[in-house]
Amino acid sequence: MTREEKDRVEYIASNFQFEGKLMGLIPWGNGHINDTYLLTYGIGKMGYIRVILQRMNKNVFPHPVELMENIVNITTFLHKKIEENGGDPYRETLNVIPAKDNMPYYKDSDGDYWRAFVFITDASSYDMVEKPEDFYQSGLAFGKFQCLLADFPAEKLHETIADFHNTKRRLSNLKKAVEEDVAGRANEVSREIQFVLDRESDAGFFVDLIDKKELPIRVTHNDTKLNNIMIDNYSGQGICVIDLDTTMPGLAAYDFGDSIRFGASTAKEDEPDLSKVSCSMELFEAYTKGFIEGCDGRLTRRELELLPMGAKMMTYECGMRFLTDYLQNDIYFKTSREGHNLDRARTQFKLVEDMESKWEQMCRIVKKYIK
Ligand code: ADP
Ligand code: GN1
Ligand code: MG
Repeated sequence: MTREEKDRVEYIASNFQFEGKLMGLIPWGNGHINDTYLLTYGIGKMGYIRVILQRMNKNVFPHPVELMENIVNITTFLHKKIEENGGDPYRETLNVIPAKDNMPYYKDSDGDYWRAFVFITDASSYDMVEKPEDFYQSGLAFGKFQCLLADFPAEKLHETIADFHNTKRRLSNLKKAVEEDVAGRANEVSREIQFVLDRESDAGFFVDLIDKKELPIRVTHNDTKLNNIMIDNYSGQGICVIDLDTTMPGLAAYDFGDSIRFGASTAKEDEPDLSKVSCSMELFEAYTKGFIEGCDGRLTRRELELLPMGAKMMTYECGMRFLTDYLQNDIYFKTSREGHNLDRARTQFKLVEDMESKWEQMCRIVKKYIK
């Protein structure tokens, strides 16, 4: 981190309701969207307290005030429920720390919005599953999250990113990016583009079911990757669902599917060596078991039967999004090397192919857990 960035973040921090003396400040986590920092404060003789400070990505979130309204509403709701159930509301949900003017964000002179959260102690987030049990625990926690929000008034939620999981729209965005070809990269990725077009008829699958009102709309997280859940360092339980920026009305299949595309892979999301990338059926089963248990009988039979399709769709869609970003000169996802988004797109397409070849097995596994 440069001196300039450090000074900037320190200045921003001075606008929040933090107490004590700032002892440490480092960049934190591996998110693709926001800039996250971990700050450590010394509070007299009481020891150290850590907090998370984030610069929200203004390119991705055009309405940060509405977004923070969502987060305050969701976390206040969850905080109360967890307290009523005898849990620890400062570890099992995010808690917003307000700015000095009592707003849930601080707007700086560049027009950037910042927010702060209580740090979830003694827990870690992972970029790859280390043992199937952790993935089972993460399924359980994401399932429970959906369950806890089942009676949240969905009409209170703003749509933070329009058409977030509208795969049909994502496909038209890709086609537009191919046509415009602003970075002159379309020729180089003609195979990947063709891969997407070959499956074009799948893109409208969920969108059409929603239009026909054939699936229940629930409050879902919509970005359920493994590093958006904190796993307790001692008990191994998934204790807190974080990164609530895209929590809004959606389908159960989206939350199931996005977890699978990231966590059931045998390699990292950006692995350049595709021979390492496949969808592990052991991990698929671990997550399926956890998610269905966590949803506690709330999902309809049709929703359950569509979980494998959710996995394929979220992977296909995410591949399209990475490819689109590559064609648009990497303006959305953070990248740290040449061709980073292309490597990511390729892993997703390899996973889609692998899921297609394991389709019957995926359906059999899900059926096993339908009561
Ligand atoms: P992004 O939208 O960029 O993915 P996240 O909100 O997911 O940002 O935060 C990035 C990472 O920072 C997470 O994966 C997690 O490791 C860490 N993190 C975020 N919030 C907290 C928190 N309240 N306590 C502990 N770690 C956190
Ligand atoms: C982003 O914010 P993060 O890193 O948890 C993205 C997801 C993608 C994911 C791919 C708001 O998630 O939709 O699936 O990257 N979040 C947003 O890794 O676009
Ligand atoms: Mg995240």
